[in-house]
Amino acid sequence: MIYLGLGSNMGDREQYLRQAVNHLDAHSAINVVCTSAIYETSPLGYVEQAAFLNAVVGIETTLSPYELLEECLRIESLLDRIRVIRWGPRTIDIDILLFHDVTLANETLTIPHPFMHVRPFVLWPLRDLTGDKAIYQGKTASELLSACDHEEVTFFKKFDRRTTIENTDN
Ligand code: GSY
Repeated sequence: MIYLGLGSNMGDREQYLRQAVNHLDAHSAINVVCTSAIYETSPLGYVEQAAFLNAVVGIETTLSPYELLEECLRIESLLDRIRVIRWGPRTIDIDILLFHDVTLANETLTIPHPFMHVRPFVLWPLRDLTGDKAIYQGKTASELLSACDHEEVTFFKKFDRRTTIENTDN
């Protein structure tokens, strides 16, 4: 399975998460298999910003990791993502967390995601989908979470994917 992390802390955060998933699923080479619950999380890094909604989706794809990255970036820009402040507020962030058992690291892409194992806002939703499975260096999401610094993560709601993609001319 391939896991993508989603985050939003601007505008209608829930709607951005839903639209990102629907855009992914609309791609002929991507199949969204499962979605975690949505969690509300306090910002990590640049803390003077609004709370995030975070979720994780499990997908299958025939795209390569680099093609998938391109598609994630394309969807981010479709959904008004502009990079103003590094680590700052964003309408949507789509990160490749795990791509089967692929490991790679270069200037373009690092898989597994280099910070996923220390980010509660990633590990909480990832645990929904991976349960007791070892996901990173032989550890489960729960084991990784117990080694993380405390961060506020609260259940927001189940993922509801019913809303359709808005017309974006793409
Ligand atoms: O990709 C990370 C974006 N981001 C987040 C996030 O998604 N959630 C929380 N809680 N804090 C964050 N800080 C950054 S940067």
